[in-house]
Amino acid sequence: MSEPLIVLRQTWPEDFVQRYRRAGYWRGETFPGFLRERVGRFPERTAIVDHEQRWTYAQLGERAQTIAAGLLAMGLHPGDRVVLQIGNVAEFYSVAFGLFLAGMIPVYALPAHRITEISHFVHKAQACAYIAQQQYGGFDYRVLARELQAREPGVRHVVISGDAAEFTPLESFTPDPARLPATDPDPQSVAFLQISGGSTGLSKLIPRTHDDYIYSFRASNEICRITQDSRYLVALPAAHNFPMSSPGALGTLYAGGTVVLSRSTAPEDAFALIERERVTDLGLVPPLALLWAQSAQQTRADLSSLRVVQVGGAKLTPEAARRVIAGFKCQLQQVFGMAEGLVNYTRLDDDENTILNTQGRPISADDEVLVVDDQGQAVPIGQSGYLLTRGPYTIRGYHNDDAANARAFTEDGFYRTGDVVQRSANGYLTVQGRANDHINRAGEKISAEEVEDHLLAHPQVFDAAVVSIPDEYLGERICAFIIVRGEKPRAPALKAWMRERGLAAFKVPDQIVFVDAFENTAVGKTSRKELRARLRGEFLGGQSASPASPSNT
Ligand code: AMP
Ligand code: DBH
Repeated sequence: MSEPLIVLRQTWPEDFVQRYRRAGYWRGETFPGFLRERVGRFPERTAIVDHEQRWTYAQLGERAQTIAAGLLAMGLHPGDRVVLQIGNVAEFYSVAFGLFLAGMIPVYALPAHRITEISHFVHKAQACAYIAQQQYGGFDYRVLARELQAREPGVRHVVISGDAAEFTPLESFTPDPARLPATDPDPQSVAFLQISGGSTGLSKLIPRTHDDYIYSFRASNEICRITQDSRYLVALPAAHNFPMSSPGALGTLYAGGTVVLSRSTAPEDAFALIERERVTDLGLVPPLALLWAQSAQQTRADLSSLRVVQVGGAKLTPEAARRVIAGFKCQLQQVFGMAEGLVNYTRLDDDENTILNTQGRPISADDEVLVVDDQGQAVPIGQSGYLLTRGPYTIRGYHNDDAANARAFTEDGFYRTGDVVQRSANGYLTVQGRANDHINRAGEKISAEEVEDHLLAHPQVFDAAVVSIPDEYLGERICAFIIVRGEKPRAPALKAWMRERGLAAFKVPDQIVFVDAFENTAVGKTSRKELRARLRGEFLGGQSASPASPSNT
């Protein structure tokens, strides 16, 4: 007896569905159809370059089919959710497409996530399988897999690429075309669950459909002029929404181009790849863009193939933008996007002023953008307000999270992005900051509340308030103000304890400041948000905003 097929859907109202179809945004394309079509059209072209490994489109297609057949043979079913945690290697794409071909739903974890985050994803998605590598970046994911199965008995299947130990080796799968589903999934069904940076508490799961996501990178390709001659470098984590779809690896594969993978973010490693593979396009977060731009001025590597350097994920200041252009001597494109949907780009033919000073304008004429005040009233052009949006590739709700949905979406379906922006008369957005307490550390979004919750679990922490502090290199760094209970712990020991709890390292505070009390909190009159704002203000008033001083870390 096979279990009933679960089909997850997004909740666009029918009139919007009709509108987005009529406008030609949603064309009924699916990921399996996309792969089959590209394999048919470009069998011998290079799809993926990973170190010395080069896969043609035909090879990518075969590998994905083998993985799909292997997963079905193991007893997984179409509709099953599968947490996928693979770094910047070719198998990331064969496994993702393999899952699509088998009708399963990947949940994209980042390599930096640890047991705390992975268990949360399994729980929220009710995933029954976990696919990872033996090791990546010096971490052994089999150890994580063991802990995961001990904690989450629902994870019945673990597949490991490389030396799998007691788990199923990814490399053991054999092709069996007869096993593959006879029909493609419904284009309006959910293709995968992406994860949000999480502004309150743990990350939320973002359900993206075949139709909406394929539209987002097909349209991005046009804006970014991606063609079959494009060679796109993935240096940020492949599972992140930016290098996946803006236009990213998927846009590049959609166009018949070549995806080049870098496991390292060190400029010398990446530059060698750019030279060898004649990379044309790449996407970076601001700290890396600045570091690479500086190295680009001294390198002997030939970077002349570069056409466009995209920067996004966190705010690029006009001065930093100038440095990026000067360093790379190629076109800069600012990208302001979110895994929930809306993506803005500066256009390649925009004037310099626009490219330096704005984060671009939306992809689609049907991206509705509202900039509102505290009362929800639209603010005049040029004034700061909260950014709300809905459109043909912006979700209407998170997966399995009513509480978050009540906060994050308006009654008429606008997503409250949490970003404070200014909009110009011609629709370009300039990001001013965040409305809520999420920290944007080099493009990684971290919830202050989540970090506080972990700190509060420590026996010597009586209370904790986590804030963002401006940082020259990271953009923002994490600072934790702590009131101790009993003996004062040492800051390095406290940080190590957080890592040992199984939390992604990027969430561990960069700086810890011990304080005697938080005024007012005892009476409960101050909200956490006000408390964080005050602590941050006091801290910045008393010290410079340069990187962490050793006295209080
Ligand atoms: P997430 O929802 O986790 O995908 O993170 C998306 C968030 O990253 C946005 O809501 C912004 O806060 C931030 N972000 C992305 N790109 C930019 C950018 N170019 N400038 C400023 N903030 C950005
Ligand atoms: O930060 C992001 O989430 C992001 C940035 C640029 C994104 O999701 C995107 C482009 O698609």
